[in-house]
Amino acid sequence: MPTEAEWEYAARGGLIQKIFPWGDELEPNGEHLCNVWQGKFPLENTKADGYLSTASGNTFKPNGYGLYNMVGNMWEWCANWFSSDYHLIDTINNPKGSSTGTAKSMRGGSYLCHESYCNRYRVAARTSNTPDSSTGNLGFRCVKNISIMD
Ligand SMILES: [Cu+2]
Repeated sequence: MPTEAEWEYAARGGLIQKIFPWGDELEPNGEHLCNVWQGKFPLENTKADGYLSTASGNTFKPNGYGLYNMVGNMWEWCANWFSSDYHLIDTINNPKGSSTGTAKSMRGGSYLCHESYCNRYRVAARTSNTPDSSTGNLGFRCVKNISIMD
């Protein structure tokens, strides 16, 4: 699994200082680009994006790195232990945070996210949960290191 820094780098898709993997507007020109809650949370999901719960992995447009569903759909586990100051206690180059902890970091938000409730379907948003947690809106993304020969 990626570290939080790796996850966020991937989620941003090459964009700088943007709220979402595609820019700053949630639904540019009315187009749905991620799977989040529409309607009145938590009473009614209008499914305007086409989904009440999870969408398949390649739903919506990929970001600038060709990655799908970086925000919304499923929260994604990250490799590091959660701490509010992980970026301060380690190097600024891919900080790994604490070597121990009680909760692992999660990023990206899910189909249950709504602006009125958590607004965590943003590339910068963070949360955590204990490693034994299991919910329908929580998953993971596998990553691997590659060597770039030049
Ligand atoms: Cu949420």
